[in-house]
Amino acid sequence: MGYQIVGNSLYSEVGVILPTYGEAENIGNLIEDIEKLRIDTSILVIDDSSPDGTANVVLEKQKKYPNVMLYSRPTKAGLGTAITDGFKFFLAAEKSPKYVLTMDADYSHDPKDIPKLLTKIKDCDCAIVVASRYSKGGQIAYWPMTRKIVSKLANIMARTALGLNLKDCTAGFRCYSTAFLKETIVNLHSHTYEIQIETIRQAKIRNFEVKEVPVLFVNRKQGKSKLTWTEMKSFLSYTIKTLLKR
Ligand SMILES: Nc1nc2c(ncn2[C@@H]2O[C@H](COP(=O)(O)OP(=O)(O)O)[C@@H](O)[C@H]2O)c(=O)[nH]1
Ligand SMILES: [Mg+2]
Repeated sequence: MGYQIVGNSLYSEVGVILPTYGEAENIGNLIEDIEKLRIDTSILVIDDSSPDGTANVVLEKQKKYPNVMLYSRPTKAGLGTAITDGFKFFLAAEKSPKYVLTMDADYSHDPKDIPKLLTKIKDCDCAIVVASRYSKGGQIAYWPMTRKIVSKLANIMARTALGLNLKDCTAGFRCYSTAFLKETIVNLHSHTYEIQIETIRQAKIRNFEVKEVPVLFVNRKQGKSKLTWTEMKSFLSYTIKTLLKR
């Protein structure tokens, strides 16, 4: 069985993609917090039939907020394809949003930072604005040391592979210009977390600019990380291939 979309794509200036797998404890409050910002958004939750009933929480919120949509996929198919399916959804809309935001649904990314990303992308007219943990003023809270080391190493590798002086190449909290996504979507093939590198690589190839704004990243309080060896191997393989191509 293929995917199913519940809800209508109404035009909004900003499309928000929230990939979820097992986020029933987080997604309801996150939707509420995004709505409270009173920004012109369409919220697209891409859920891979989470066994904890994440989709039901989204369907409940949809009764209250008509700008919430649920994109249900039959099996866990990876963060990378969730994000690109979200891009494709917004690009296929009758009138696409001007900007597309991606963020984790576990409260590591603070919805209150959304206006900061939007202000930056409007000011700089660039392809991607990354909510950066490693820029001056950025921070990480409550991550265990092992996870900090993995993230630092992944960033050093990614930065070298990309040949860019970005501080945070792996963060998933971002704002994209739709004009950039339109040009690059056919070149996005990532299955998992390497999507974060592939998008920046495509921006570089096409001479689009990528900027950063510092944020505080907080480890999730509810639910578990989905980063496993499978994701790490996929990330490593993509990064090494990119390095070898340089
Ligand atoms: N739809 C979908 N979402 C995913 C998948 N893997 C991770 N996610 C979501 O992507 C976001 C980041 O994952 P998370 O487990 O927080 O990774 P971490 O922050 O690197 O530990 C969360 O909102 C997850 O629920 C997946 O295979 N499919
Ligand atoms: Mg997380």
